Amino acid sequence: MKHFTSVKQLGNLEEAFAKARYVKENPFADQELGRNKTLLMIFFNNSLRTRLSTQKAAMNLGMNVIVLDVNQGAWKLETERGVIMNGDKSEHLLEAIPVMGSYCDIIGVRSFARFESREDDYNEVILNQFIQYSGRPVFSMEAATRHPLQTFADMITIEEYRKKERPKVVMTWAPHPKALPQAVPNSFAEGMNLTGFDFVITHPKGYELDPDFTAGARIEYDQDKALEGADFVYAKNWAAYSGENYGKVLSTDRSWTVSREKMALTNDAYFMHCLPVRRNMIVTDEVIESPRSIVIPEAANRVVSAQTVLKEILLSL
Ligand code: AN0
Ligand code: CP
Repeated sequence: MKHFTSVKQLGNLEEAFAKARYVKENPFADQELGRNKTLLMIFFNNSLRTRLSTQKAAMNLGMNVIVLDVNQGAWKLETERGVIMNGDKSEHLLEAIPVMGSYCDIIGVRSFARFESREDDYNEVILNQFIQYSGRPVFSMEAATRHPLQTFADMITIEEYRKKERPKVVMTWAPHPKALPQAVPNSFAEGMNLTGFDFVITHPKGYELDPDFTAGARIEYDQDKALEGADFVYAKNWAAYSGENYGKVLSTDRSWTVSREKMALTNDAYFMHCLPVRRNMIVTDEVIESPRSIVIPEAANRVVSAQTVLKEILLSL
């Protein structure tokens, strides 16, 4: 594996799950693999899980790790080419990227959608510049359109908890006060579409995602109907994708909050969320604290997904 930006690059899913199981059962078996190899993690946005789980994964593989929070202590970076840099930005990404590449063997990048231009976000202009100019394998730690390490962890978690060949998995939009990217739902839809599961997406009208990611999934606008018989409920907020409304919050309707009443419509479903989650907006205290909530093992599997991917990249160096 050279770069990792989408779960589609996992290849054969059975093999990917087998590799993940091996990593989970033998976390320190490959300590020599990463010896004298350096991982550089670049964050343009905040993180708790991705930062800690990816660093832990790299340490399990014997790697050295450097973390840079671009907005805390680094020079302010210009990202547009051709601008006269007489403002507050001291350095251009086009110098910063190859410099960063020269200090490491693998680069992880977190760079969310900026909601300034749908075209720029959906062309992954920041992530692709790292791929083009760093000279190193690059993996996404949530870019503008996808969060593949999260999705891989979600898929591993569903593999561990499913009791049927073909569970019903429902991804439901839920309210949130601020505009959030579509990366997690896009990526989750992409992942579910690789499986044979009964995958349903439910959201209010106006919250349609890019069909490049959802094609193949059933869309149901009635949340109650969608939840009927669900084995897994995957909650997530996202801002609008469509046209003029790109990046806008169109609704904060708390009748979409995942509550005990909503979960009662399901087949005693497990509740999932990538975290961080706003309680009593996305999900009630009661549901997230219930025995059917698997958000903590889901987050714990972020080490497994990151270590499985990092190991593949190390093997290809
Ligand atoms: C981010 C998002 O929704 O994409 C990160 C989730 C992993 N969430 C927030 O910014 C709250
Ligand atoms: N789920 C996830 O990626 O969390 P962080 O934003 O805290 O890294």
